Amino acid sequence: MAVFEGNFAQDSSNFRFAIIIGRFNDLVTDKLLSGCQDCLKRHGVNVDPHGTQVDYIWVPGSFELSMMARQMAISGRYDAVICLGAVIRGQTPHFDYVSAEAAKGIAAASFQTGVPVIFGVLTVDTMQQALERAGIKANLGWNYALNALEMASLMQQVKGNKPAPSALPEATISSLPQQNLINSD
Ligand code: INI
Repeated sequence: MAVFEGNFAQDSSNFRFAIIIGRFNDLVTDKLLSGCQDCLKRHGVNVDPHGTQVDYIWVPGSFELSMMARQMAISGRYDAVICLGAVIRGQTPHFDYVSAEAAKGIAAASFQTGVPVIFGVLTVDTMQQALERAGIKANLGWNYALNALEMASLMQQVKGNKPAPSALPEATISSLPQQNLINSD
C-alpha cells in the first residue's frame, strides 16, 4: 500500500495551468490574480501569458467561471484550473444565487472532468472583507495557487501510481529500489 500527497519541491516547469478570472469586482480579482502569479512564479512556474505554462481567461463574473472551467478542463491541456472571483453581498438575494452557482458549477467541472479545479472565489459581506483577503491582510490568491500546485502534483502521482518520496515513512524510503523514488514519468 502507499501514501500519496502533493509535493511542492518537485520540478514545476512541466505543469500547465488555466487561470479563469471574473471581471466583476476586478479591484479584488486583479489582486487575487497577482497573489496567484506570485506563488506560481516562486514555485518555478513561468507565468508569462506568452509562455507555455499558464493561460489566462477573463469572464464577466463569478457565475461564468464554472462553464469556462469545464471547457478548459475537457481540453486536456491543463494539470489544474484555477477560478478566481469575488462575490460581495448586497441588498438583494443576488449574492446567494451567484455564489451558490459558482460553488456548485466549479465542483461539477472538477468532478465531471477529473481535472482539479480550484475554488478561488471570495464570498464576503463587504468590499473591506474582500480586500483584506486579497492583499491587505493576506492574499488568498497565493493559497489558491498553492492548492493548484498540490493537486497537480498529487494527480500526477495518483495517475502514475508513484507516491512522492516525501509521503513515505523514512524506513520505507530507504528500503525501496532507486527507480521507485523517481517522481516523474
Ligand atoms: N459577479 C461576481 O463575480 N461577484 C458579484 O458580487 C456579483 N454580483 O453581486 O452581482 C456578480 N454578478 C455578475 C454575475 O457573476 C454574472 O456575470 C452576471 O449575472 C451575468 O451572467
